[in-house]
Amino acid sequence: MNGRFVTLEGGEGVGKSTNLSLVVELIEAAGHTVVTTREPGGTPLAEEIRDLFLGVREEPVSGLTELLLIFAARAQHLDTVIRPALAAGSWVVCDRFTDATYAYQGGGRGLPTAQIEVLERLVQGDLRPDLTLYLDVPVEVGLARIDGREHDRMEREQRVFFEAVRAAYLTLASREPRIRVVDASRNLAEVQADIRGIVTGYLTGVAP
Ligand code: Z5A
Repeated sequence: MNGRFVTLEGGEGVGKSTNLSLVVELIEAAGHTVVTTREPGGTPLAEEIRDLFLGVREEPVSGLTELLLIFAARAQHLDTVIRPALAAGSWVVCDRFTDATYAYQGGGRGLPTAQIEVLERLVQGDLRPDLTLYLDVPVEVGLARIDGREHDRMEREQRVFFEAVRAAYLTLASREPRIRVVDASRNLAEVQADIRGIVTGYLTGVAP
């Protein structure tokens, strides 16, 4: 039986929020209870940390500070939402998780992978997502999709940063069989047909 912890990942404007509801709908249609959540955030305290993390400020924020804020939020989220939900038999569908840390703080900020691994072990123990949908879009396409809305601190980064984030995600995806890459640059109907196929196949326990 496949595991019940599903995450969505990707860069800016790739369509995670748009497609999260489809993933939840498919799992619920198979008769399961789903807890939908996001990172950073997912609990009142972790959402406060998210506001700190994303808030635009004059003071530069170091990569290590970002890493510690993210894992502080994650510890709270895991202990009060994700682990209890999984223990109760629910599925958990989370908009971003630790792959984002490897991509943004590792790839984007250049922090050593070993630092991230230490915190991952401390905070998560053996817990990892069971299925991850990585929505892949060229950086310029994603940024064009979010053009015109107010940008948070991370979204104000330069294109070279987002290219490094995308490269890190693709490297992770090439190493981790649980990560399924979806070409999300196509129209929504095509993207959703792929997602439907992957999730439906996963739900039947048959490798899609
Ligand atoms: N972060 C981090 O640094 N380290 C970590 O460990 C974690 C996170 C967990 C918050 O993430 C930030 O935290 C994020 C990484 C960092 N920073 N950045 N930058 P977030 O998930 O809350 O924010 P986001 O990634 O910026 O989400 P987003 O910009 O809202 O993107 P999205 O949810 O993937 O896209 P969307 O809102 O569903 O779609 C964007 C638009 O595109 C919208 O108008 C859609 O209608 C449209 N869209 C969607 N799909 C399509 C297709 N296929 N065709 C055309 N148009 C489409």
